[in-house]
Amino acid sequence: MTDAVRTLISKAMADVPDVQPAEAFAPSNIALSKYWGKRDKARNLPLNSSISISLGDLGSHTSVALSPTDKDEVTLDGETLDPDSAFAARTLGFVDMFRGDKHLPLLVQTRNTIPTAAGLASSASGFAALTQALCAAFDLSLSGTDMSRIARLGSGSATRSLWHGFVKWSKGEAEDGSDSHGIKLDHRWDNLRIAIIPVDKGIKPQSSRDGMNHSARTSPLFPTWPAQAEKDCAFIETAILERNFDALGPRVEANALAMHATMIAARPPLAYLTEKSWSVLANLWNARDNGLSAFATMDAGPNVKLVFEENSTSDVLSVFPEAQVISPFSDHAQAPS
Ligand code: 2P0
Repeated sequence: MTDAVRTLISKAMADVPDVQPAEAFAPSNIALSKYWGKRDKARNLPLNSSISISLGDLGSHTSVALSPTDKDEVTLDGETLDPDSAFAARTLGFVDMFRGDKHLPLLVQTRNTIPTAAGLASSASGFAALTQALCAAFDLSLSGTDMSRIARLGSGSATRSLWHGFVKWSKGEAEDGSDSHGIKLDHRWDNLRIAIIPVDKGIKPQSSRDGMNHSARTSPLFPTWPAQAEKDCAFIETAILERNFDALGPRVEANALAMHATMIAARPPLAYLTEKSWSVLANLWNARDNGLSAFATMDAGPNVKLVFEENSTSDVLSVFPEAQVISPFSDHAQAPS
C-alpha cells in the first residue's frame, strides 16, 4: 500500500471495526485513449494518461458485510469462489488494505451486469465498486477523487470507473501517486454511441497486467508509445470538449491499433486480437469505404468495440447485427453521478 492511500484509509485500519453492510455499483469503462505501461508497478502508476467513457448500467454491483462464518467468502455472479482463485485472492488482498491484520472475516459479493457472452473484462468496475462498498462499510467518507486513488491499487483502469460519462486518468508526476487519479470531464455527448461486437469469451492468452509489462520490457516499438499516447489523450480530450466526431473517431482507432502494434512487436509476440477480430475490422473498414462513420477500439482481448454517433446506428446494425449498442449518457439510472 502506498503512503498516500494509507493516510486515506487509516481510520478504517485504526478504529475498532464496526463494519456496516454496504453495497455499491460502478460502471465498466472503455478507454478511448489507452493506458498501457506502468512507471511504478507497486503504486500502479501509468506511463501515460488515458481517457474513457463509462458504459452506463453495464458494470459491477459489489456488497461487503461481515461474514456469517468465521471465514472470508467471495462470490462472483452468485457462485462461491475458491479463496485461492485469482479473483478471490486479488479481492481479499484489496480488502486487507482496509482491515489490516485484524481478524475480520468478510463476505464480498460481486455481480456483473456486463453480458458474459461479450467476454469483457470487469476489473475496472469491480475494483471501483469494491472501493466504494468498503469505504461505506468502514464508514469512510471520501471524495470520488480519493476513492479513485484507492481503486488504482486494485486495477489501473478502475481509477476511471468512479464516474459515469467521460473520465480522464491523469498520469500525474508525484512519486507517491497522489496526483494520479480519475477526473470526471463535465462534458456530455448525448448522441455518442458505443457498440460491443462480441468476438470470443475465451480466456485471454495473458492478463492485461502481464501483457503490458511484457510489451514494455520486450517490444522495440514500445519506447515511442508513452509520448504518442499522451498526445493522443490530449487530442481526444479536445475532440470531446469540441464534440468533434471527425477528429475523435479516427484518433480513437489509431490509438488502439498503436497499442496493439506494441504487443505484436513484443518478443515473443502477444496477440489479443484473433482472426475473428481482424475479420470484424476488415468488415468495418470496408463499410467505412462505403460511407459508414464508425471507428473501432480493442482492449486486452479479442472483442471489438465501435464508437459512432446516433445517426449511424442503423448502418452499424446492418453491418454488425450482433452488436450491442450502448448509449453511455442515458443508459444509467443510478449512482455514481
Ligand atoms: C485501458 N487496459 O486503458 C487499457 C487498454 C487494457 C487495454 O487498463 O495492471 O486491468 O490492473 O493496472 O487496469 C487493463 O489493464 O491493469 C487496461 P492493471 P488493468 O483500459
